[in-house]
Amino acid sequence: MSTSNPMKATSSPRHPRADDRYPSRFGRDILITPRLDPVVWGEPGRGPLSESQLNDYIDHGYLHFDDLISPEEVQTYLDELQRLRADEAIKDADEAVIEPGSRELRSLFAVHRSSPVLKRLAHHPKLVAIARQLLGSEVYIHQSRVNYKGGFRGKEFYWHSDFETWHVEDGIPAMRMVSCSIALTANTPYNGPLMIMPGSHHRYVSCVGATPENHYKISLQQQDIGVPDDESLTQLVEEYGITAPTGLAGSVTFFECNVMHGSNSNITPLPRSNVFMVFNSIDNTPVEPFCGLPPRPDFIAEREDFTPVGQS
Ligand code: 6CS
Ligand code: FE
Repeated sequence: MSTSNPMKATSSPRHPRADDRYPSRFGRDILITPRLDPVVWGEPGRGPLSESQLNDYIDHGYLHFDDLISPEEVQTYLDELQRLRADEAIKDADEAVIEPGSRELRSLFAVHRSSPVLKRLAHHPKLVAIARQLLGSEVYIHQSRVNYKGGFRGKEFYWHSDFETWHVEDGIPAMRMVSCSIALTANTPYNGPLMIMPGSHHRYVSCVGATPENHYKISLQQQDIGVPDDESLTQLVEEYGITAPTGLAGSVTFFECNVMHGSNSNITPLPRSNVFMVFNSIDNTPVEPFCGLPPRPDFIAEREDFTPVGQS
């Protein structure tokens, strides 16, 4: 077996660090524990969201907007996605993730750096104002990516909490992050839309199984470590149910970093292409990863540039 095998056994520690408030991938059993952080860190009156929208977000862990981005803007971003996708060389870039089993582009990371057009989306005043209000501070981009989920062969994203990975593998201390999914094609019930367990962000699922070295090389294609077992997922669905906020191109879903979510594969001819911007509070920057392994590359998880967005 080659030495670059990403599944190579690890020397990750057997016990959580003293500063680990959300241990995961240490124990033998899955544990479901209460969330320790607020859901909304800002206040009504200090941003575009009303008190009832903030309360909705606290209860359900997501907010959906039908027309935050204008049709003209959508077209500009979509043209950019198509330009990037048509560039064969991009598939060989570190930032590119190819679908398992085909040469289709699955995800492209750090697009807020590589594409001036998508950088504008990361700084979009409407998106940034909402993220700031939810997180109660200035915000920077922890991760950005395009998920193409092409027609016919766009594969699923298995159930997971983003925070679990960002905490364990990137060293993010607290649940003070929000993902923003911007639909650039219609997200329908049929083409593999985001599915959310509304309210599940109030629980933390501590998973089983040590993190392999270079886990990102496989987890971004197909995640097996850092995902809950069948019994926990059944329990969460019994308690919270499942919703799939769909919408036309230009619709936007903000979802809390710890909400349980996933999406099915897309066997329709209709691509489901979304851009994701992950905002983190500038008061929640990463420390050493809690799994004890080296951090993931900075095109997946920012570790140096915490410049607030929306100011340039
Ligand atoms: O590992 C990550 O950071 C990413 N993986 C998934 C499946 N969702 C969130 C995040 O982009
Ligand atoms: Fe995710």
